[in-house]
Amino acid sequence: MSALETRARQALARLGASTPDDGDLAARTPITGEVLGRVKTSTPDDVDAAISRAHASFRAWRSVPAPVRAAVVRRLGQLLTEHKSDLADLVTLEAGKISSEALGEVQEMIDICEFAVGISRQLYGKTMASERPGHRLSETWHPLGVVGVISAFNFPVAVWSWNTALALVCGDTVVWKPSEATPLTAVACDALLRRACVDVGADPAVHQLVQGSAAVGEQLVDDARVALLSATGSVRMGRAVAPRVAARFGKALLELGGNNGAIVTPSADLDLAVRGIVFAAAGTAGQRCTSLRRVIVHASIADDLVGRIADAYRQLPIGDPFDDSTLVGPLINRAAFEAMQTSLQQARADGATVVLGGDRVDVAGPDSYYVSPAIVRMASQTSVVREETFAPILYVLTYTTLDEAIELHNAVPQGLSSSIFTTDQREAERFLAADGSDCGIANVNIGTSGAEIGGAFGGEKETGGGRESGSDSWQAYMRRATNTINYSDQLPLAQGVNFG
Ligand code: UN1
Repeated sequence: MSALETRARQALARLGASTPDDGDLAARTPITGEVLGRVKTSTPDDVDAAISRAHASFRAWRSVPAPVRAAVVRRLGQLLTEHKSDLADLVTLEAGKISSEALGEVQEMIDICEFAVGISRQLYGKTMASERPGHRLSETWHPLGVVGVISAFNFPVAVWSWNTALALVCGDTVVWKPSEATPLTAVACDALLRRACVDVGADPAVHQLVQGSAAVGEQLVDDARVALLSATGSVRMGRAVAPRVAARFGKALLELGGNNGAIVTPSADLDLAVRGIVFAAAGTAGQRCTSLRRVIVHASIADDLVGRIADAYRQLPIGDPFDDSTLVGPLINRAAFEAMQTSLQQARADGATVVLGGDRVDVAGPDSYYVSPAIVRMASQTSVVREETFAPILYVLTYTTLDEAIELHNAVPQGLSSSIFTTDQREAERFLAADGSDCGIANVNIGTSGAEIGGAFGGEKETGGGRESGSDSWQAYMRRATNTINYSDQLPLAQGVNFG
């Protein structure tokens, strides 16, 4: 057994699960390409049974008071704190992200658990003034039902926890279909949540794990018992999912692709901008939804900025994500590497100058795909720049007026995250105004990635419009009932209508 396989087995054992090894779905590590375990794909009957269990469990769970439901999530947060490094190890093993980022991802889970526990006592409905005497008008938020969660490989555990922590305090139950690239982290999370349920005396059936490829997800998409389908992934996936959920009048919460840009103005603090840009563009090997893909820099400082980013890129340690000095780990698989090469070829055909990077780096042999992050100067925003390539390619475009920069920035189909580096308050406010960035996330003097859980997370246009994690995102997991209560002995009709 290889060292990485042993590491996965030991982490899983400490997390209260065993490594499945008799299934048809190979769990591979992008670190070396080795197989860590073999998970069984859920059959259509398995998925149906999982939805049935979640649906049955919902009927009782919805009536448990929200602050009592929160006990499960509080316990989950404690278990995650206790097992932080084991789960982070599994994230590094399956997703390839460096240890510090993997620990950060587990911290993001702990944060959302704390947030959700607080929210459990704040599921506020409004009280409105009724136009009728002796009447009261208010709204009540109720649990929705079964929430189907389809998550991606790049945040294999945090995005599940954003959805699950809120769904559970909101009185919903969950059926989770993780990425087929990260089945073991899912087994671990399922085991921890099961333990949390047992520890606080809640029904473990509130959470169901199903494994497999798109077909398994499609069953969640089409099943009318799944009240909300929360899906994170590509625009292509969202385009397939959204109309099918809509056709059965289900609710969808979509977190799809990003094509995140940063504007760098002449007044920017360039040292800070470079640090922000390098983390956002090269961090996680460019495999975050929020990764920085486009820099739009004022022509007067473009050469200086590109030179500084290139200097920083030359010093980026690429290699084993478990090595504390590494900053750039592997791409998830060969397909990701090939997509990166195709995009770079297309950019070259469009007249791009590849300043540096884009090459394969041999770290651990032929079955793993490490690359040097690329900086690519473009004369214009051609179609390859307008697409999301899930790899570390940073396109650099120049501008002369801020209007032009904002126009370029918004001229992509996606609308997740954005930022401006400036010390000019007018420029910053303009970027945040109604005619500024059109994204769900707009930042000043930080990069596009690494959002905290306290804010709502999500984006516009082809990003899908969903909002998850903080602020009032919990409302997506509940249904609103408007209540009119007549406490008088009269029956006045609204709008002054007379009826007999
Ligand atoms: C994702 O890439 O799907 O803002 C989520 C960030 C993280 C979450 C990313 N907190 O980069």
